[in-house]
Amino acid sequence: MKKKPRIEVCFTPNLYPLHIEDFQVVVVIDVLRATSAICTAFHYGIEKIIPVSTLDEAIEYREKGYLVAAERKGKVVSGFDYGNSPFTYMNKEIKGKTLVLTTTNGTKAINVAKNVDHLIIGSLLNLDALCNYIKKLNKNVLLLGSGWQNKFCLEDTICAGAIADQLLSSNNFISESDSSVAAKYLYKSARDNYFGYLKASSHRKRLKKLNLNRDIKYCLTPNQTNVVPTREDNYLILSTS
Ligand code: 3SL
Repeated sequence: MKKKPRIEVCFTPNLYPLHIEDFQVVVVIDVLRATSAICTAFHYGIEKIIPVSTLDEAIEYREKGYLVAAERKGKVVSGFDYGNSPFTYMNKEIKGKTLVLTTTNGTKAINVAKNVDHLIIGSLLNLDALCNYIKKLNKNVLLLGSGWQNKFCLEDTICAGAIADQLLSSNNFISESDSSVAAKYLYKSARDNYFGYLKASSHRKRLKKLNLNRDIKYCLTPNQTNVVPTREDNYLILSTS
């Protein structure tokens, strides 16, 4: 009998080389806020997003006339069109456009996974649509948390746990890793009140200091959209299936 595909959780981008062997699909997760902002931008009609890791790359694109968003440590980098707040992308002006995006951790995690066959953007906002999409792929899936400067982040792990829980409940996947078990346990303790559960988390505190509680609440609200962004060449687009 054919073995079922595996799910594993990778807590931070610097652990990625230890996990990636044998995974054909990587889901990059940055709940606060990069992958939530990306899902929101696609929901509101952006056509393509080019994720770049450095400000220098972002500046090069800006000089070529691209629409560019840049965030560092939660703030919009001065001189750029947009930052990383999902609310910024809830506007008609972005429809049909290409956006270049650089963020402190999220776009770096996307680029860490540059060699994988199939890269998908995950968040709580697109949780069910993402899980349905992954179920159809029937391949080994690594859930990669973006973390904070290569350190563990609670919110990304909880989202990974929510995805793992949903996929494992379908009985079409298996998991052999303690990281998936831990992520599932954290998700199960948090799921009734993500906002309250994350009260002591470093990122919630960081964004709260910047008066971004509204962003946090939105990013922690599951299933606001059915979009499933995936990577093609060096950019993200909406998946067609
Ligand atoms: O780390 C990132 O990529 C960002 O999402 C961080 S923040 O939410 O904008 O602070």
